[in-house]
Formats: sequence, C-alpha cells, structure tokens
Amino acid sequence: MTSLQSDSKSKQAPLKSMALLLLGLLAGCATLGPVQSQRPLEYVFPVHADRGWQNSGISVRRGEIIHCMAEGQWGDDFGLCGPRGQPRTRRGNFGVEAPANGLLMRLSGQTNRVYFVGEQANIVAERPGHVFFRGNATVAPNPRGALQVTLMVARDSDGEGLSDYEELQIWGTDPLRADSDGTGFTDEEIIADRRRLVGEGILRPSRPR
Ligand SMILES: [Ca+2]
Ligand SMILES: [Ca+2]
Repeated sequence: MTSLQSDSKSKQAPLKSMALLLLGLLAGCATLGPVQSQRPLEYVFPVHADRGWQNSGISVRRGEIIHCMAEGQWGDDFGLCGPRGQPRTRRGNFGVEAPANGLLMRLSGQTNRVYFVGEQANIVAERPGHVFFRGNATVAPNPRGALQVTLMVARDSDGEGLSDYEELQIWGTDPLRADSDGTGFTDEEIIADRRRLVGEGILRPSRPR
C-alpha cells in the first residue's frame, strides 16, 4: 500500500465518525422524546380495492419506522390476488413501478414518494404526515375485496435504521448512539449481517424503492 493510500484510508475513519455523530444529532432533533422501549402498538384496518388513497388515521414523525403487514385478497374481473398483486403485470401510475393491484403506501402531502408494500415492508418516514394506502390500479372492472393491514410505528432515536424497541429488546445496542461500539459502522450495518441469518424479523427498514 502506498503512503498516499494509507493516508487516504486513515482520513476516512474520522470522517465516517463525524458523519455518524451528525446522523445521531439530526435524528435526535427530528424525534424529540423518550426512547421507546416497549413494542409499538399495532393498528389494524381494511384497505378497499374500490377506493382511492385511504387514510389510515395514523400519523408519523420524520424518522420513525413504519412497519406494514398485509393479508387478504382483492382484485377485479381479471382475477383476485393478495397484497403482492399480480407480478406479471406491472404499473407505474403512482410514481412507483409495482405489480398491478399490489398494496401501495404514501404519506400525506408526499405525492411523489410512493412505496410498494406487498405483504410486508418497513419504511422510514421521510417527513411527518398521515399514512395512506391504496391498490396499484387506476381503472379496473368491478374492483372488489379488501386487505387487512396491520401497522406499527416505531421510534428510531439515533436515526441509523434500527428501532429503539429492537435495539433495547433484541439486539442490545444503544438506541441513542448510531455506532454503539465505536467501530465506524452503524448498529444497523452490523445487525444487517445477523438479520440475514435470522430472517426479516420486525421493524427492519427497507431501502427506498
Ligand atoms: Ca436506532
Ligand atoms: Ca443505535
């Protein structure tokens, strides 16, 4: 390794530490309040195939993790399907390319950021607002049926992508420090490897789609 390469690498560690510190400070500003050590409440409600964007009535703050699970069947005269929709027919009418009749989510006032939920998704709220859902369909012949959606909203006080609840109750990391062990990697980055072994679990944030 040349001295130039070595010098460049040694400069990256403090830069990353500063970035992690800034991440924690910004998250702290965005999510003022006590650490959430209890499992978040579950809200269950229907989302109907024959309606447009439907307000769940649940509001979130920026930086919170929105955990969605859905089950049931809906559809139209072309057939019924579950929350994943019809994988062979994709549509992009709402700002996201997703299977037809798949379950979509967005926040109020955020028309240009729509997420495909499918059966399960964990989405970090990029802004405060109410959570809306609908099916990925515009004009459908005789839309019918409804999905049952279960929603949990979890605080992520240090903003690294793991909820306070999971950090305290499952992983044993510090919910107020993005880099609990000072290795230069966020807790979420370190836990990601363990998650690959144990499965999706709950409240794992998805990357933006
Ligand atoms: Ca966290
Ligand atoms: Ca943490």
